[in-house]
Amino acid sequence: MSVATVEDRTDLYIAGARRPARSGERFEDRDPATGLRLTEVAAAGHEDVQAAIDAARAAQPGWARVPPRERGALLTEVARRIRGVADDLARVESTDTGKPLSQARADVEVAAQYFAFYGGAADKVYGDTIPLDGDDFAVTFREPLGVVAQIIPWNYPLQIGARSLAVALLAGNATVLKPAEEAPLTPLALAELLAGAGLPPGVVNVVPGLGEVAGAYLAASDDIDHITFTGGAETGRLVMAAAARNLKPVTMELGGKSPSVVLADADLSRAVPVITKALIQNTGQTCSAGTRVVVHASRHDELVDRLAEAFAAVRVGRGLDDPDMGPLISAAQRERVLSYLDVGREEGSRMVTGGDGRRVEGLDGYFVAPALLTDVTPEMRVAREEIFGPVLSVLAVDDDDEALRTANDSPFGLIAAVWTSDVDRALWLARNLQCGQVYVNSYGAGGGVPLPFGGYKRSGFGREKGLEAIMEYTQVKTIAFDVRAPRE
Ligand code: TXE
Repeated sequence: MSVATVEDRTDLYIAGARRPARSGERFEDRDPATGLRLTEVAAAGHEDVQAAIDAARAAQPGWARVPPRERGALLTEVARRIRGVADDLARVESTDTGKPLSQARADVEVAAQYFAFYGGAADKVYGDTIPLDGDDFAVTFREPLGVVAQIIPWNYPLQIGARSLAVALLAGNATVLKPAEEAPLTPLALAELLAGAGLPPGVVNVVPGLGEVAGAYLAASDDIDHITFTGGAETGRLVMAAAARNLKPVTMELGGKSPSVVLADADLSRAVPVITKALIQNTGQTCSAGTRVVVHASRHDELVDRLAEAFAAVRVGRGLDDPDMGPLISAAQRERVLSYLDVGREEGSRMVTGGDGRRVEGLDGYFVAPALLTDVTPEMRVAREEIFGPVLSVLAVDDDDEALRTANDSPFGLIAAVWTSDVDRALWLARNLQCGQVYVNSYGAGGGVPLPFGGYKRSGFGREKGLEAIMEYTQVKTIAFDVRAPRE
């Protein structure tokens, strides 16, 4: 049997073994395409999360002593094993999240790349040499943090699970990972793949459970050393407040309202398919989704016409049938998206296309059509708030300065794209946009595995992905030497 299958009952993963919650409690994980129950998942309670933390605490020193080269070899082996069960993993991810099968396949490959990338980096985490007075000097080591807590969302459980686990393990940490209620299955599969590759029990623990129970307990624990949280701003605030009580450091990835800036000289035939994909990927439920377009007035009508045509052609359906766009994750998320469309109407924006809860033959899932809103101005809620669905707000501007001002006029600052044929304008914008990543005449770079990723402003702080993430998962020790010459 593959590690990646959907079973009727799904258990926790603690200290190298699958087990039900001590309370026996379970919650339903639903298929977003049908609204029907997919599996019943053990709901970790306080005792279970504590058991996971204890297991991680016990296992961590031994794991940190494994030579970096061997830790790296194990992670590299996990990459191989992920690719070996790619089809199964992709089907589970597609079923659990609703995303189209080919996107789930891409997520599997990105997950494998995280393990390969950090596996290769494991024995290359060097410190510095710092010259002091005379012959004195100091050296630095990057040491593990210890036991890290990772609270992840439902939109990319496999990718985010992989990026979190791989870098934490590379650095010699042990982890307790809390997946989201809506999509906990592939992070559990990752834990089993790691065990199959030889990871000692207790180094990775995965505790599905309700956010306000399992997540809150983990965030408030004094027995962990760091928290990485990816999710909504409101929950991020709660997690940070809980961590503050114990003075625990946090890394926060809180989403965005990322703009594509289309200047007067942009190549629209190149931009339109990319802007469309940047929105509809994962049904708009991507922290870095391109949900605002800031366009020069001279190109506005042409861009809107082309986007409307592209949106109307988007095939919406069940993930396993591999459409262009699947359902939203839950009934609640669908309600949220539809209510924002009402807000947009009330605020005076114009809906050019989409906006309906779309019916898909024979399915009762959480579908919507991609929506295109024009006449949007920067102060509108549909321009400022993260909707987390396929809703694109178009804002017209008169010149490059206004384009920059409008793009930056947001509480968020995760990523941005610039569309222009002029290298000077591209560089000027890229340098002045307030966000963590800027793409020029593109949007995203595959999974962006080697690229530091994280927000300015309310999009969060700290960086994940790339070599930069190793800094987040290690702490620096400095050792100074007093060197005396032999005759002194
Ligand atoms: O996220 P939550 P939700 C945004 C997006 C979305 C909104 C709400 O705008 O519409 O957030 O989504 C766990 N203590 N993003 O409610 O609650 C929860 O179990 C500790 C952006 O689904 O942030 C899950 O594991 N943990 C985003 C994780 O937090 C708690 C991705 C994220 O869920 C907790 C997802 C608590 N009190 C949503 N309550 C992104 N940045 O990509 C919940 N959790």
